[in-house]
Amino acid sequence: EQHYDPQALQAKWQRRWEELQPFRADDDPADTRERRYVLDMFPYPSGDLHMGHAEAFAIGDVVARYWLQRGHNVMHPIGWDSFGLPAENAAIKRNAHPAEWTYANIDTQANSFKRYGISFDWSRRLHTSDPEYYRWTQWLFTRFFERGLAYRKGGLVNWCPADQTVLANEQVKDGRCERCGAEVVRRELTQWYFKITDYADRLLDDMTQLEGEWPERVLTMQRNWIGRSEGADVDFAIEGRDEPVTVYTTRPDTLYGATFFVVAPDAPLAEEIVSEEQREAFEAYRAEVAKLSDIDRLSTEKEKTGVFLGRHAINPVTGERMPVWAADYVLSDYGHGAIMAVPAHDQRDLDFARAFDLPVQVVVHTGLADPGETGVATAGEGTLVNSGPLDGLSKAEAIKKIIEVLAGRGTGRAAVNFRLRDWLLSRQRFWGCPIPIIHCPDCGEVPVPDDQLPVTLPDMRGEALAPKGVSPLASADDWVTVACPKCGGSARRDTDTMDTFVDSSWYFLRYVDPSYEEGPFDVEKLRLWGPVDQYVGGVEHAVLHLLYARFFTKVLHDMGMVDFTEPFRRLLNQGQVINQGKAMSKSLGNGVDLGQQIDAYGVDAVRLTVVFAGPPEDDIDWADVSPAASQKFLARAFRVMAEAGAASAPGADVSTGDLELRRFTHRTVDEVTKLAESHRFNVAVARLMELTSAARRAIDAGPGAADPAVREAAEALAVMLSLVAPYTAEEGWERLGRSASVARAGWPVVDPALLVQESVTCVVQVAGKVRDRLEVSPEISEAELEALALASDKVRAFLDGDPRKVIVRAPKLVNIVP
Ligand code: ANZ
Ligand code: ZN
Repeated sequence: EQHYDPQALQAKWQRRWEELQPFRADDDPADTRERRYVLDMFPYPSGDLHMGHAEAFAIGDVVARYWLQRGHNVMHPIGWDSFGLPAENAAIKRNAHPAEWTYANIDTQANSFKRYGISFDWSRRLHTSDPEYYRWTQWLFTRFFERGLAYRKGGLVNWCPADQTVLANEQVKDGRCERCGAEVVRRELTQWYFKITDYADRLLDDMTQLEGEWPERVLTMQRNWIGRSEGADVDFAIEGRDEPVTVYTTRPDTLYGATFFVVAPDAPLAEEIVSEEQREAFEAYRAEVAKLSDIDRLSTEKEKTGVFLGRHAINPVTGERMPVWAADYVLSDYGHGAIMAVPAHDQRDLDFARAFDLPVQVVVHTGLADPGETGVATAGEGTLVNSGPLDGLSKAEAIKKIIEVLAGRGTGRAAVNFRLRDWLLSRQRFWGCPIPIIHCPDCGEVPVPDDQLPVTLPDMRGEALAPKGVSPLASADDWVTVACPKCGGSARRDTDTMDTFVDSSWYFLRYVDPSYEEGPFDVEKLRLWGPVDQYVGGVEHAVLHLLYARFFTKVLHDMGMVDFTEPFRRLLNQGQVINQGKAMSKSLGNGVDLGQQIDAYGVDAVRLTVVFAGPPEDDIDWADVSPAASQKFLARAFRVMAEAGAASAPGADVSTGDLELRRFTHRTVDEVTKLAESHRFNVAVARLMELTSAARRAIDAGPGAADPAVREAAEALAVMLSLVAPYTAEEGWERLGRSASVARAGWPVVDPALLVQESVTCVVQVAGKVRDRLEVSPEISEAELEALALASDKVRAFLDGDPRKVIVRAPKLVNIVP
């Protein structure tokens, strides 16, 4: 019986895997296999798995299964990021508890993962909403608090009017709530923050470890988000104020061109220095500005607005009086909340100067037309003019010089500034990790003692959870009122919960032992496994989760709990699954249901389709792929394995097998190895298709199914195919008379003697252009090949005299620089 029935195989092998547990990672230090930690970004339990999961997890599984076949001790865990708003919203709607929805969905997803054949070590499963887990999230918060890394402050925060909670800067995308899309407004609130800014330098510097290992665009996004800039702090005297006011500038060289001064309207300084005549206008303006997001305020498109504060600052080098304005394009929480405006060389300053008729003074000659006339600021390099001792200098020289001058007078100094803000972590919602702080009227903020953790959520459900602008926890009186752990007096619990990104900032550490009770994670076991060797997930986390997890890791490193400073050695961002060129959406009606695809074609065909569609980073348009064709290929591969299995027994002497097929098999293994190492899984699948065809030809028109070379090809096929189509591979392996599981069969060993080709084509380039092709022995030495290439007439025609340089990559390429 060689009929290929994918659904029957699935049921059979799921059962067998439950028995055999082939994907258990071994924590025993005596296990000397090299350890590898493969991690998929854990899912949020919103309904069943979808096509996006299908892609991400299929790709992560190729890596995990490949390393297992290579003989490594692989840890490939799974868990759920199970706190969060959707559960709460569903609970309000159905008058239920968020846990019901959450854990029901987790079960659904877990079953789907099992069906999807992902090689998880299920014994390491965790859920961030379990008290056993969030006890440690609270423990970590307490440690951060003790180190001064968690603190409360008042200020303007991002508020989502739909979700009725604050948001971190990282969760505001183009002025909208990252989750629900509502326009974010600003609110004055006292909130908890993590002091991620203390780590700004290290978050930036340690990126050298990730260079070449993480996608460049993620590194760029993080770099920009951290936004380190170098410049100077310059002190300006303000008429009638004793203390000078400091501004941060990246262009201290343009100081002679600073013609006015701008203060953020929401900065305390503006309120302090505004003159009596201007106060009313200022207050009206400030009220208007409060409605705007930072994005609006910084937009270069937006018409410039502002109000004169009725005061003057003094330019420290020209001695000129500079009117002081308040304008929304200056932010209160960046730099020092005030700027020196250089309209000639900064576009926003120029727009403002033109709107309010303020002077424009060119101090850098760039060769471009006068900004005062064109309205286009000249921000580029040039030669300093109208700048006293700086005249004639370049920008870099002038920056150095002016900083020396200012430092000498004590009115300025070199300075570094970061765009990164502290991480606002409190949320006014229910279904999250309670902040383990008690507010005592006498003792202030008192952390809940470790032995009283976890602070569990009170039992609340349905309507009681509806957003009210304050946390639902505030209405749980019995829960809120507690004795102060310090003085025993009556005190109140903090009623906010933590941003769910706190939960996910350390989950990868807990997988080493999710039931560990002595701490958030077993430090010893982590020493065996950490850091993560390969992380797989979506690019949408570039400045959220990935930045936060890096921050947590560094803090834990400073606490002596982890040895490494970067949590994820390598990162792979899979593309998205789209349909008909567009993201799948209900409104477009172009959604593709994973369950239906699996029912129609089988798990392996779906997985193979996803992996074969293109490089893992690319989007997959479901309209362009064919799971039916994948299924056909798998049936073909299955028949090759089944026929070989029926015709011969394991252990035959392969050296007597058909040489041509043997060569093909070994070349394929060699190539697939390299392709797997470099994550070119789609090409690897193409090679398996070729191997299947070669074996088929050998069976039908060559030495026949009983030839040991056919068995060798079929066995290699089963092992390599197990990375993408585990069910088919298991069944094929069994038909080949081998014992389960193919997942641990071991990667086929390449015989180098069989890789030798009779001849290969060597390309000879002159100045980057192909000028000749030579048939050479694959064994040719570099010297021989160079001599051969230089002797070619076709090459000599493009050379006069000796070449400057010859780069030889034997046997395939010679590159001549004339
Ligand atoms: C004078 C100047 C002249 C500037 C010039 C730029 C060009 P980055 O690189 O992002 O750090 N700035 C400083 N504080 C600000 C605030 N609170 N709100 C808005 N803008 C602020 O940017 C630093 C530059 O942004 C500073 O350098 C300052 O403008 C402005 F030809 O100072 B510059
Ligand atoms: Zn107290």
